[in-house]
Amino acid sequence: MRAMKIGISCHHTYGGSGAIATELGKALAAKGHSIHFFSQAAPFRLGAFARNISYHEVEVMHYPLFDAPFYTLALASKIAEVAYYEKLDVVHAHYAIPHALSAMLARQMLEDKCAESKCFKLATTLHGTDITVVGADRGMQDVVRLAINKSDGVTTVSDYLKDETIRMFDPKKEITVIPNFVDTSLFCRSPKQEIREQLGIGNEKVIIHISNFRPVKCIGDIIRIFHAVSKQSDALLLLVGDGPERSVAETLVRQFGIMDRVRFLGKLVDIVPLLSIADLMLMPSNAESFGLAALEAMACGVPVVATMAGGFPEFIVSGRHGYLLSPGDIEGMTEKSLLLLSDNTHWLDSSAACVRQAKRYETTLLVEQYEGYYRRLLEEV
Ligand code: GMT
Repeated sequence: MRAMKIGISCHHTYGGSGAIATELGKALAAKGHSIHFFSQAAPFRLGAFARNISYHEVEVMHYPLFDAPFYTLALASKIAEVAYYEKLDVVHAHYAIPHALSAMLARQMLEDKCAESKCFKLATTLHGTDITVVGADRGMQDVVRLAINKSDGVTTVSDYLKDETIRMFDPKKEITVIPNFVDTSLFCRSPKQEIREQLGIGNEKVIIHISNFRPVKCIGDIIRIFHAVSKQSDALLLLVGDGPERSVAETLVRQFGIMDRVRFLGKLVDIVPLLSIADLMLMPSNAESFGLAALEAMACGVPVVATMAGGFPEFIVSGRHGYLLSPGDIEGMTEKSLLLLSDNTHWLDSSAACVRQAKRYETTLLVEQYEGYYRRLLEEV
C-alpha cells in the first residue's frame, strides 16, 4: 500500500479532540505516511520533532478594521497552499468548525488549479461539543450542517454522537463511528514514590480528575463528591487541567475547608505519572461524547466513577470498570467511590478489568481503521 499525504487540522488547546488528532497524526507518521498539522499554535501533545511530521502554524492577519481576526480564512489559505504544493491526498478536520469549513474553502480556492478528481478528500471527525453545544446554537446550526454535508466522509467518536448528529442534522452522508484510542505501551501503570513525595502524599488514596474545566465537566460536582468522600476516607484529590470553572472549584474547596486535601495542578501534559498513583478517576460530566481521559485512566489501571451520559456506557461497564450513575447523583457517586476506595479486592479486580478493556481501544487498531477510511475515500480499496 502506498504512503499517503495527510493534512490534519485541529485545536491546539488542552482537550480531547486535539489530543486524538495529534496522537492519530503521530501514529500515522510512524507508519510512513506524511503528516501535515495545521493549527494556531503547536498542538499540546505534539512533542518533539518526529520523522514524517510537519507542523504549519496558521498566522492570522491583524488589521485595525477587523474586530476579531479571521482564523477560518487564514486556515483555509494555509490548507490550500500546503495541499497544492505537497499534493495532499486527504485533509482530516477534527471538530466541525472552523476546521471542516476552512478545508472546504481551501478546496474551492484550488478549483482552478486542480482537476476535481485530484483535489484532496475531506474527512471530518465530529468530537462532541461541535455538535452538542456549538451545533445546537441557532446561530451556528447551519454552518455546522454545511461543514458536515460538504465533507467527503464524516466520522464520530461514539454511537451516541452519531445518533445525536443524525437527530440534529439529518446528514446526507453515512456516518462511520471510530472510537477514541490509547497507546497502552505509554499509558500503563508505573507508580513512582517520588511523585507521591513531590505532591506531599503519604499512604492516602488518590482521586484524580483531568479536563479543561468547562461547564459540561461539572467540576462543582467533583468537589461535592470529594467533600463527602473525604469525611469517610483520608483520600486526596488531584485536579489536572484548567478552564472557566476553576475558580468555582477553588471557591467550593475553600468553603468546604478541604484546601489541604485538594491539589490544583494546572494543564500538565505528562499525565501517566499522575494516573499511575491514582486509585480512582471522577468524571461526572453531564454530556461526554466519548471521554478520552477516562480511557487513558483505565489503561493505567484506574477505575472510573462517571455518568451514564453520552458515550461512557460504550466502553465503561458499570460494576466492572468502576461505576456509571445519573448526572448530578452526588450521593450515588460518593457511595461508589467509597466502595472502590475501601474494598481492595474489588479495586484490584476493577483495575485489572480496566487495563484489559483499554487494550480493546489500542491505538494501532483504531489508526488502522482511519487508514482504511482514508483509502476508501480515495477509492484505493
Ligand atoms: O475538548 C476538546 O478538545 C473537544 C471536545 C469537545 O468538547 O468536543 O472533546 C470531545 O472530544 C474528545 C475526543 O474525541 C472526547 O473524548 C470527549 O468526550 C469530547 N468532549 C465532550 O463531548 C464534552
